[in-house]
Amino acid sequence: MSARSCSALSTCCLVVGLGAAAPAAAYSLQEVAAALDRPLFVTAPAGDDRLFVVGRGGVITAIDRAAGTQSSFLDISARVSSLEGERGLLGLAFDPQFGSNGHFYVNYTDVDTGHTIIERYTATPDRALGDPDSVHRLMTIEQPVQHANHKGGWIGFRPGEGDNLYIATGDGGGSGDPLGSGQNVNTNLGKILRIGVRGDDFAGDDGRNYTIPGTNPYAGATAGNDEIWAIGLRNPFRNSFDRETGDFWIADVGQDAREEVNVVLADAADGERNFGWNIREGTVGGAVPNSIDPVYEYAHDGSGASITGGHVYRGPIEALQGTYFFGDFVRGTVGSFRLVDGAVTELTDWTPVVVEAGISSIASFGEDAAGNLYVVDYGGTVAVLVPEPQTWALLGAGIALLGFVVRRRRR
Ligand SMILES: [Ca+2]
Ligand SMILES: [Ca+2]
Ligand SMILES: [Ca+2]
Repeated sequence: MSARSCSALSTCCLVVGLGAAAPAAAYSLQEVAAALDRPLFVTAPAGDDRLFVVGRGGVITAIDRAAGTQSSFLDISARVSSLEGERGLLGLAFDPQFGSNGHFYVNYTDVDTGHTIIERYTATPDRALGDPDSVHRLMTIEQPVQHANHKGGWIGFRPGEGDNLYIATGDGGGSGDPLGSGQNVNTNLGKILRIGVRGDDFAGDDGRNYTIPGTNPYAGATAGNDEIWAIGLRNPFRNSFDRETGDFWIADVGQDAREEVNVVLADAADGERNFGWNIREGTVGGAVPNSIDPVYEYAHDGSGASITGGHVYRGPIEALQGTYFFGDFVRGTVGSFRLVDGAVTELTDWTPVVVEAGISSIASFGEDAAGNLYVVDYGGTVAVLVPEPQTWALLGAGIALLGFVVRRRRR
């Protein structure tokens, strides 16, 4: 996966951003699974205790932490190209109605063509297994055969929006966007796409089996591909929706200048959105119309860098609520911040926590149904963020103290 960046591995554990403070040694990463084949993502359907790990080779592994079991949920490795560049099984999203319809969606590069494939599969009635024969292809996104990098790969549903699947694509690969994908509204590369997963607006086309949301900016007669939701992305490697607010967090891997984190708030108006590539990299470069600049970016500072976007924490640890976590695949760093009125605050370096856990190749983050935050090491480990036992004791003491204060005030 090193092709995501163009520079040599940084040998130091530099702070991810400027002036970051280290968290108190109050948290650790607890191993959930190890020796997996090139894990790239984890997720889970609502109301399900299991964690699903996307393996680049084409296997989705189900982990039941409570039961202590780990098993293959779906194996489509025969369909997946995963040996070159950044190709592979890259994305997984469970249908918002998974519990009732058993549907889930994958994003992978095809073993024969290298094209990006978006497919739906259905789980068995007890939801224990995904059925490889239930395959239903939604769309194919043509990729250039000469480039094996910048395939994006994340897919997801915005909480509360219903049936629209968002799909992140890279510019198709190569250095500097040689295909001119980013700003071209007539290609689905270098974009965030949005399609409806119920129904088929293309009855005469067996290769397109989805609907076009009417509020997509180029839908219908407007020039540009109807599937596009936003343009100007290089390689959006790991995006997420804040499960509480619906805000959309998009991390885009830079070329030589900047790694960036972008946010589109849930209540943002419909319309054209341009993340700038390949005219702008972060806030560097020329102007584009309908520009969205990152809320946070960092420079390469002479060493390699490749951002791995994460999540806004909404799990059981109260102190971390609303904190956005992200990493860097090349540097092996993890950082966090809060976004308050559009401004980055509480920038924090978590690198000592990942180093302590032996994690160095941060390919992704992920959440389970309860909102626990996971870190995915491309080397094979998945770990969950937990408070150190003494922190629980401190929290307990704090709560006890708070109770004492409240009682005193009531007197
Ligand atoms: Ca069709
Ligand atoms: Ca159109
Ligand atoms: Ca950008």
